[in-house]
Amino acid sequence: MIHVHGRETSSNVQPVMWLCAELGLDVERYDVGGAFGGTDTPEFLAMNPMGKIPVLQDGDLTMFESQAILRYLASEYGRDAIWPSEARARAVQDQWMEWAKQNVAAEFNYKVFWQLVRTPASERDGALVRSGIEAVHRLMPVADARIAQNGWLGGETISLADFTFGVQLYRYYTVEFERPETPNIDAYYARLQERAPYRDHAMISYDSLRVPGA
Ligand SMILES: N[C@@H](CCC(=O)N[C@@H](CS)C(=O)NCC(=O)O)C(=O)O
Repeated sequence: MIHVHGRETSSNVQPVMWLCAELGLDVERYDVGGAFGGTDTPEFLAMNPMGKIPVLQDGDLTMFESQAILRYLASEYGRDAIWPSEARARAVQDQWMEWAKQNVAAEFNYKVFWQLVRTPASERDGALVRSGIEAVHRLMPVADARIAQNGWLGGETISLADFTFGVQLYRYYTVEFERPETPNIDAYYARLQERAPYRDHAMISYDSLRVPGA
């Protein structure tokens, strides 16, 4: 049994839970973080001194950092297609996985989503939102072209790159702001929604995160 500590509304917990479900793993998730609290206890800090979610426990292994958790789970339990064991086959998928985290998540989630949903309008940093939206208009066409060419972000099959990128899309398509035209990402998002693990773990309402006046 795998244990995941972290609330289901966290965009860092969601790809871990989505991957566990795709891999058919037996997993128990605990509500920690946000309004649930529990990240500043000595027990939690012993698992993650950063006091952040997710934390994964698998037998005698305890670890944090969602991207590292994804790589561990896919290496330990995944089929080769999700995370090839051969370094050369894995390299480009890994590159797009990091690209999605360092660019799309950083720009969209932390600048656009946080400001529009988790920050009261009176405290909103308009310049930050504008820079996030500008970045999104540069980044999403890059992903759109990549998906048009290959079918998936990492390559011709689903890979961890799609977990890191795909998990952002529910918020991306439901928060109100002007999005670039990306027909291939639109179709890719529709395909992701055909997967029950995606619907169950990546399409989680963020109403409980919305602050009054946002
Ligand atoms: N780089 C870390 C970031 C972890 C992180 O910032 N988690 C957020 C939730 S998305 C958190 O713990 N926030 C405090 C809280 O929810 O109480 C990862 O990818 O796991």
